[in-house]
Amino acid sequence: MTLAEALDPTATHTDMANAIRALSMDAVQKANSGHPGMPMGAADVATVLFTRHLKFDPSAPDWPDRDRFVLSAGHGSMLLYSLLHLTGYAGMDIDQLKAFRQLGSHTAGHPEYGHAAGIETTTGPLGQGLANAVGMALAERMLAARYGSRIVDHYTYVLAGDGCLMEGISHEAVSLAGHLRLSRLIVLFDDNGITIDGKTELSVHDNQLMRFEASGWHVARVDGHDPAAIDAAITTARADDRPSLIACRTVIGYGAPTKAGSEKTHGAPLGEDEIAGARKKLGWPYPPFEIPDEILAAWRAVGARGEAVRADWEGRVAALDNDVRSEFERTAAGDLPLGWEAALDEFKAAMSSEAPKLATRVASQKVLEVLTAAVPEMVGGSADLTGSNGTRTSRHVAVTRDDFSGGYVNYGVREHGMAAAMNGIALHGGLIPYGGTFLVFTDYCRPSIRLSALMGKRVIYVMTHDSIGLGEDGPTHQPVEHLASLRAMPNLLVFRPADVVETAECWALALKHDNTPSILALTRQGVPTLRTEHTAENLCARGGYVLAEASGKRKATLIATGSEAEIAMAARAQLEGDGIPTAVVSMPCFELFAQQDKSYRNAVLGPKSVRVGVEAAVRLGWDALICSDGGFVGMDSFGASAPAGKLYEHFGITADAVVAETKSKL
Ligand SMILES: Cc1ncc(C[n+]2csc(CCOP(=O)(O)OP(=O)(O)O)c2C)c(N)n1
Ligand SMILES: [Mg+2]
Repeated sequence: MTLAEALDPTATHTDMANAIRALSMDAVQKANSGHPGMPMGAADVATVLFTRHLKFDPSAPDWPDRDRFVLSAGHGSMLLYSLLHLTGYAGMDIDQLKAFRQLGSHTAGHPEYGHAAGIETTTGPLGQGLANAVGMALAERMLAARYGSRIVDHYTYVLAGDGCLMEGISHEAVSLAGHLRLSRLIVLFDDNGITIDGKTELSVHDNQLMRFEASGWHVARVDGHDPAAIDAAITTARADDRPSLIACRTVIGYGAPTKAGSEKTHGAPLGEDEIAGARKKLGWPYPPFEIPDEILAAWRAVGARGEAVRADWEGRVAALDNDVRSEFERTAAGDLPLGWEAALDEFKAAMSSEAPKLATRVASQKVLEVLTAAVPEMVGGSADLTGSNGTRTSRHVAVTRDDFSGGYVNYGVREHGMAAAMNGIALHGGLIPYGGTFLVFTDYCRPSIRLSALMGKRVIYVMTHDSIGLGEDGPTHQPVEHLASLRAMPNLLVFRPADVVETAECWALALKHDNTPSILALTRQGVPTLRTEHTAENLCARGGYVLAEASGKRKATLIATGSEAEIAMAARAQLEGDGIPTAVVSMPCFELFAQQDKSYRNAVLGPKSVRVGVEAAVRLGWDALICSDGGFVGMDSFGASAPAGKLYEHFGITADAVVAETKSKL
């Protein structure tokens, strides 16, 4: 303790940081599991950020104009839980810290969005938090452009470790943030030179400062245990018109007498002796989970400060023009505008009567012309495939580093960064993100799709070129196993519409399911309109439905998705001609169909005896619909490079093949 601190009757910076250290090492010890090193090392950085810069109000965790704090190094979850407890978030009482990592507690192993107020995103997969933060910082700029800086004016702070910066996704995120010059993004790098295997020099020699600088960032380096230096660096970063990286040199496990500075503190309890030694070294004589009143009071005072700032802000919102205010509040709540479905219904009716032959990606673009007019908070984008994905409408203006008023983002060739940024936009609130690439490249963004699903955020993935039907680009670009693998993911809706009408319906469903991300798998090649009779009802809402009933007592049911519905319809005509009453079921969404009651499902699927699935993809996952002895016409290998028509013939996905498969089962 310094003399100045000793003379200060109130809690000092060191006391406050040590409270984080003690809670973290004790909670990990009690759980006999967890990561004490990072919170102990980064406690000073976090204390400076929370006490001197972060704008937040624990009594209103969802305050739209709060600063965002993202703990990208999610294994250091006890740092965040300690801060939430100390600053006074409801639901994070001391018992929660004692129940660290236990079933049903708010203190999951890694921070999980929705488990406790104040957790801005789910982190743990390294690099994701950093990349989410880019989306948050982008959303902030876009909303500031729409509503003005009196209403939207906040920073996004990230605490990231060596691991986050080593992950590939960090390149995409850092590059995108630099390109857009997201000046409200400040990354605090817990630069401790240690990862699980040992010193970082075992595996990396990047000059991180030069790397960020090369992407157009402001960079600085500080002693991560010097509060004044950290404070000054953050102040400078806030004033800079570029995103900022502050490399904070820290000692992992700071305070642990024999293990500090070593990977031994990374991911295991310190042990009773080491903890006793740390208490001595830190000057923290208090028992586990006990924070002296004056130290807790100091932290609570920090937490209480935001209330007045928020009240001021609420006054400014209240003073807004009525229409603007209600639009701000509606979009912040994630509610869709009144009447958005009417425009879509009109579109459906027009398409049913015109019955165009259209690729569903083109159909999707037409739907977006209608939807983005009705739902202005939708933010489109593509990972450099705008023309192919049909994600941009005639109304769209792209955001640039100088003007964020547009509604379209050129994410560049950064699928993973795009998906993670879209998670960040959705988490930020106020905007609904959708973005495109080829379906085959869901593999390039799958970790972020998984987090959309785990967090239950409405992110809409427009994934075009959804089968061998894309043709000449060949097997590298032809998804075969992707639908199956995406359908395996919990809380993800995978839509594969068959025509323009289903495309409109699936878009509507993706928007309505506000706790679930959606994939729209769309064709490159043209498909006919099959739904030529207008229904006001959204038939895709039940996942699958009878598109064409058998003319007599049903003997066979063909179940198809997307572009293969046309093939099933042609096969049905042949089978009916041969005296075999056959129904065609369109199954645009397996997940929604699975949610229907059994009687509906059985009625749609018909007798088990003869069901034949038709999808230009692998069979995995289909047996739930067609049963293990059902027929299937699809793919069991990678595709090939040739015109689409030739490929369908070559791989035997034809009406004749469906007829033969059906007859073989009769
Ligand atoms: C994508 C991903 N890969 C691997 C891991 C497992 N993991 C957790 S922490 C860690 C090392 C991280 O090092 P650093 O960020 O420097 O954290 P520190 O050891 O300094 O706390 C690894 C490999 C992970 N959580 N996410
Ligand atoms: Mg490290």
